[in-house]
Amino acid sequence: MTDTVFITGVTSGFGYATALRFAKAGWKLILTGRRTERLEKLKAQLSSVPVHIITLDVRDANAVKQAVATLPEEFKSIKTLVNNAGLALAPDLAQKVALEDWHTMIDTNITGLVNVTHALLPSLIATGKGATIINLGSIAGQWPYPGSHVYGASKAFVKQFSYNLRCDLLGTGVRVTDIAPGMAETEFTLVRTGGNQKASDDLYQGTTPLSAEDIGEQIYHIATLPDHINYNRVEIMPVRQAWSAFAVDRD
Ligand code: NDP
Ligand code: 8X3
Repeated sequence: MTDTVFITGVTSGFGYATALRFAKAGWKLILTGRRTERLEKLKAQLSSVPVHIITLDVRDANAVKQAVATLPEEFKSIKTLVNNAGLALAPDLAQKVALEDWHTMIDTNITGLVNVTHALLPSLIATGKGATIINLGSIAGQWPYPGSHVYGASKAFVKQFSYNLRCDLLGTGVRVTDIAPGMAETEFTLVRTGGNQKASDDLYQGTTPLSAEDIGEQIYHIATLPDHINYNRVEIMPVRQAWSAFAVDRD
């Protein structure tokens, strides 16, 4: 039987690259995101494997429930869930950002991820051995930096939720991984800066960030590990990124 993967946020970046990677291996794909046109284009591009697309805002718990309840028969049994949909907004200092942006990040990165996980847990548990939940955390969930505020905190939630799920799912065979990438060139910075293409280009210019394909490859690797192995957390940085010194306020 062909395995099925459910991926959120496939309309660009990691989600898109992950969809391509699983398609290359012949998996059945359930692909979701808010931008329908991009979903349709991707489905047309992946004509060699069965693809079910769903226009879905992960923040909407009822829509998520409905989408899962109405999956076509051949897509109902899920082996892997990739909770990828997410975003950062307002890269300014906490005291300067709009409360609405904080709410959007919490609603997407925390509530959205929880909505999808809750809806798919029964199917993943029914699959049992070898089933995998892969959650997109971030280095920002582990390491603080200015302007990370709610974004980093939302990814710390992803990390702890992943660990806690592991505890509860012990005995079911379902694995859980928090994959925590560092700097990667996608539409992430364009979104974070409110559509500032120059800011995005400047960030990645003159260095070698991770690519979406790098992360898609790692996600596929995690999903296809031998059934008895669980990677709890995988933190990945480009070689050309590292930490910096502590900041000190001086007179
Ligand atoms: P992109 O902006 O390229 O892709 C984000 C994807 O998330 C899009 O497909 C978007 O689709 C989807 N998305 C956003 N909001 C929602 C929503 N409310 N409902 C459904 N889908 C949504 O960014 P990345 O690929 O870089 O980011 C993917 C994940 O990786 C995120 O969780 C991000 O936090 C994380 N990450 C990114 C890093 C980076 O440096 N790029 C590093 C570490 C982690 P649409 O707009 O069509 O809904
Ligand atoms: C995205 C990576 O370093 O911009 O999660 O926080 S970083």
